[in-house]
Amino acid sequence: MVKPDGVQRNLVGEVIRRLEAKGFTLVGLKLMNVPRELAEHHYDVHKERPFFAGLVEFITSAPVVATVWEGDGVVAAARKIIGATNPLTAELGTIRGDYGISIGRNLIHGSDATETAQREISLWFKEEELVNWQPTITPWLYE
Ligand code: D4T
Repeated sequence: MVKPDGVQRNLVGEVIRRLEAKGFTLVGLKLMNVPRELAEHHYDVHKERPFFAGLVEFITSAPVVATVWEGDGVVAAARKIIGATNPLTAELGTIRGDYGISIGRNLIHGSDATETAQREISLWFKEEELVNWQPTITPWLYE
């Protein structure tokens, strides 16, 4: 998900470009305002943390772009492409490392495991919003 800061900073295309260029397949995409209930649900593992209220406030403050990606090893690879949670310590070459400064403005969210991804996809997308398609370049990406 491109968070509100990523959308406001015109980085939607850049985020999608990096994941596309790696070879992953986009199967879901939408620009949306996040209902408070969805934000609270999405971040409920953090509900006891001091930053929870601010995080929910931030995520609901302006539009986000939610995406779903497919491909071998996509969860771990996307986490690497995204970079560490704190943009100041994230490696250069990662999205957060290249474009961010503050942990509370770290531009993008990525699921941290396949099970989390399944949970988050069903939270953010209806079944019919996901597109099952086969890119013609697949044989040039996988042997
Ligand atoms: P997400 O979940 O957004 O991809 O981020 P991470 O997986 O890298 O980081 P996280 O779950 O630990 O934190 C979720 C979210 O909360 C914000 N945050 C985090 C914050 O504002 N202050 C903080 O001190 C921490 C730890 C940033 C990401």
